[in-house]
Amino acid sequence: MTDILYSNTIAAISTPPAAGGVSMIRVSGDRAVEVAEKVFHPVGSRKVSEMAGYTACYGGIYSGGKKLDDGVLLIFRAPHSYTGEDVAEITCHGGILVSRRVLRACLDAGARMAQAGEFTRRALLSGKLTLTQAEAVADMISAKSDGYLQCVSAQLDGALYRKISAVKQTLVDLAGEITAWIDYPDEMEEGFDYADGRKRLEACRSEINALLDGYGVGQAMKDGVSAAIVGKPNVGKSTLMNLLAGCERSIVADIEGTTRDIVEENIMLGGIAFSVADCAGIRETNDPIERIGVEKMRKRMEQSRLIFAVFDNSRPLSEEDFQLADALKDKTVLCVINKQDLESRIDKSCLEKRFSHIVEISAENESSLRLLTEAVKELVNPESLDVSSGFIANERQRDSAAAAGRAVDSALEAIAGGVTPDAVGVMLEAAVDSLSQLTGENASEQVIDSVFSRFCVGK
Ligand SMILES: Nc1nc2c(ncn2[C@@H]2O[C@H](COP(=O)(O)OP(=O)(O)OP(=O)(O)O)[C@@H](O)[C@H]2O)c(=O)[nH]1
Ligand SMILES: [Mg+2]
Repeated sequence: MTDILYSNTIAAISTPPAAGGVSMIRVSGDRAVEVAEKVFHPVGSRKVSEMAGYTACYGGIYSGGKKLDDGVLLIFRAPHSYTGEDVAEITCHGGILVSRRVLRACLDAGARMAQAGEFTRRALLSGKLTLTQAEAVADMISAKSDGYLQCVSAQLDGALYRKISAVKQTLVDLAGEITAWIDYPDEMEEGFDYADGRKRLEACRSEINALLDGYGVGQAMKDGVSAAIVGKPNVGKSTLMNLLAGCERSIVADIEGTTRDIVEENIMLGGIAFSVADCAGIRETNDPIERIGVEKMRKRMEQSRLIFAVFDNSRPLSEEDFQLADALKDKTVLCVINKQDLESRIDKSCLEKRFSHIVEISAENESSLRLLTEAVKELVNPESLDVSSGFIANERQRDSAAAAGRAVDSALEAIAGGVTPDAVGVMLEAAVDSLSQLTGENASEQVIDSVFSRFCVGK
C-alpha cells in the first residue's frame, strides 16, 4: 500500500474523456514497464520486461486476472521518451468506461494518478523541453486557427528559446568582459570599450523590442482578431455578419435600428480566427435602448483591431457617414461598399480618399466572401508575425522580456552617463536573470506551478 501511495510512476488517460475509436493510457516513471507487465499480456511468448524502446506489441489488458480488452502496448525506454523516463502507452478500444478500467488496472498495479500537466512537467525537469516549449504544448492543444498553429509549431521547435539564448549569450559575454576588466585590470591591454559595449547592447535591445512588438500580433492570432462591423442603420451590417458567420446569427430586417445589442461570433477567414461584433447602426436617436446600443458600439470600435466600415452603395453619403469615416482615421479599416446589386448613388471617390482598403460587395451574395477574405488577409497580414523565429506567447513571457529590456536600457544609460563598468555589469546580470526567467532556467516553483495549472490531466 505504501508503495502505491508513494509511487513515482504516474498514469493517466491521455486521450479525451469521450467515446472514440481508441483511447490511450500513458504510464511514466521507474516502474512503468513493471506496471505494464502486470496489466498487459502480449500474445505469444513475448515478455513486456524484455521489450526494447520504440517497440509495440498486441495483447490482452487484464485486471485481477480478468480480461478487460484487447489492445496495443508501446514501450519507450529512458531517456528516449516524452518525459525522459520509461514510458508505457496502452491503447485500448475508445470508450469512457473501458479506458477508466484500464487506468484503474494501472493504478492497482503500482502507478499513481498523474496530476494536470505532470507528464510535460517531467519532460521539463529531465531537460527534454524548455519552459517556453512546455507552454507551446498547452498552446498547441488549445490552438483555434491554422495561423496560430503554425506559430506554435515553431515555438515547440524551440524558436523563442534560441532567440532569447542568443541575446542572453551576448549579455553574458559582455558581463564576463566587464568582470575580467574589473578583476584583472593589469592583464587587460586596453580599458573597457564603451562604444563597442553600447553597440552590442543596442542590438540586444532591438531584438527584445521586436519580440515585445510581436506580442500583440501573437495574442490576436491566439485569441482571434477582435473585429467590429459598424456603419449607419440599414446599410447591411447584420447581413455581412451572417455572411461571415455562415449562419443566421443576426436579425436582418428592412427597418432602421434592428440591431441594438452587440452580437458576437467567432469566425475563420483566410486561416485567421476573428471575434466579430455586429453593432447597432450609428445615428442620433431618442430611443434610450438604441442609445445604449450606439454607446456600446463606440466602445467596441475603440477596442477592435479591425473595423468593417459598411456603406450603402444605393444611397448618397450622409453627414453620419462622414463622421464615421473621421472617427476611424487611426484604425485598421476595411471599407465595405455594400448592395452592389442596386443602382449606385454613392460618391465612391470620397471613400477612396479616406480609406486605403475598399471592397465592393453584395452581402446577400455568398460569392462576396472570397473578396472579403482576400481584403482581410491583406489588412491583418499574419505574415507580419515571423513564425519561424519565435514570439512572445503569454503575459509571463512578456513580463520577463520587458524587465530584461528595462535592465538593458539602464545599462545603456549608465554607459552614456560614464558610470563605472561594475555598475553596468550589475544591470547586465539583471537582464540575464530576467531572460533566464523567461526561458524557465531560473523560474521559481510557483511560476512552474502556474504554467502547468493550464494543462489537462494526461498531458
Ligand atoms: N439589395 C440588397 N439588399 C441588402 C444587401 N445587404 C443587406 N440588404 C438588405 O438591407 C436591409 C438591412 O439589412 P441589415 O443587415 O439588417 O442592416 P443593418 O446595417 O444591420 O441594420 P441595423 O441593424 O438596423 O443597423 C435588409 O432588408 C437586407 O435584406 C445587399 O447586398 N443587397
Ligand atoms: Mg443590424
